[in-house]
Amino acid sequence: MHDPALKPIEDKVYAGVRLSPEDGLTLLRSRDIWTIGDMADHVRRKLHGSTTYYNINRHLNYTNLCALSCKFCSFYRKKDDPRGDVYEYSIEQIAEEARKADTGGATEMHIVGGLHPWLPFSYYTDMLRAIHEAAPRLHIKAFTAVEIVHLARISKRPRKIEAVLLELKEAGLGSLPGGGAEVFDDRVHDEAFKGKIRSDQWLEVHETAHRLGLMSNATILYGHIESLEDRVHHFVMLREAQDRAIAAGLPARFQTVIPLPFVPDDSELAHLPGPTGMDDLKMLAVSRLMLDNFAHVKAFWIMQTLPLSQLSLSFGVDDIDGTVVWYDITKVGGTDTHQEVGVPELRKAVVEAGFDPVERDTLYRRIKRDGAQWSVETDRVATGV
Ligand code: V47
Ligand code: SF4
Repeated sequence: MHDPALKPIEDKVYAGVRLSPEDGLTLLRSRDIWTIGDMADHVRRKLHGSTTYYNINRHLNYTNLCALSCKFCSFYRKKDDPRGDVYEYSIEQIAEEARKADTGGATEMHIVGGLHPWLPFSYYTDMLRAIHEAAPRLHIKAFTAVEIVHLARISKRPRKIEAVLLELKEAGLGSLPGGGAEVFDDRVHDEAFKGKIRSDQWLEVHETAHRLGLMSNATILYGHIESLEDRVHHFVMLREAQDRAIAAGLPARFQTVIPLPFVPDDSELAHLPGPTGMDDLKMLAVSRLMLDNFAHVKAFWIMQTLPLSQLSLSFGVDDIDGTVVWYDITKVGGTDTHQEVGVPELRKAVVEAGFDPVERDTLYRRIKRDGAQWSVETDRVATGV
């Protein structure tokens, strides 16, 4: 099958011409997954050859108490939840997790949580300092833009977002993860995650972070109540924000886009089927094609599964996140939060698909490793954009 509607898009992709929003929509509407995959693979190989990145990391979700109730989320709890599984980590427990991650050879800790209704701002700066003290080499990638705005509210600082990011940076914050973006559309916002920050504030946090020298990532949560037009609009808004960072000559910008497939689980939207494998591959490939100024596209195997993430390497993906270990926000196919994949298993999946696995740190520098001992190779890997 070859969808004739894709021909003009193919011409653009092979000539290195930026795709329009209409092109994005045509791609998402097409069922010709092979032609879309070939185009995304062409771009991916131009940027990264056959290199596929992974990292040795630990995710930590420090609390599931949350002031919001996003309809797609099965992670949040309210105080006195009858299920009796509300939790929050103490600073000492977090420091202990950092020590364990460090001893195990991790290079990164990825920390996000609910919007805790009464923890003070000092909890977050203490957390960063404690991790930094326990494991000074660990890169701390922490707090979605939604959490940053929450911290700005509770910290009562003037020039809130910038002041808070600066204080967090001084306490050890290394970069921002891409969560909390969901879908940049007011209708979807009001129906599925009312109360959360809107796109303008999400972008403001990331653009402020870039100005302060902090790299960040971006996500899109797809396969729930959004339309294909909403997805394209989201890509365009991210692409324009990245254009602004590049035009301003900022060394810090978005590194990676992570399309997150909606996992219905026990959420309020559990009656929805969630995306299919075809949808997953298409979203990853179209992310690669539309976000021509993003260096990396990541498949998050925790949500996309490892077999589909492996396949996605031929559909534009150049990064498969890392070893993760514990993940509370979604639990695909079970209730256990222990979701660990070993390095040999990750590397095998990459090699078997015909790609070359390369361990990276959070900033995409190559890692030289001997067991739990590691060092950063001095030459930065080419980002290609
Ligand atoms: O912000 C919540 C999403 C995000 C569900 O930056 C759900 O490297 C699917 O942002 N189904 C957190 N998604 C995860 C995240 C992330 C993951 C991996 C790497 C990086 C990175 C960032 O998960 C939340 C929310 O958008 N989420 N519930 C759900 N039911
Ligand atoms: Fe809270 Fe985040 Fe879940 Fe929304 S997605 S309810 S902000 S934990």
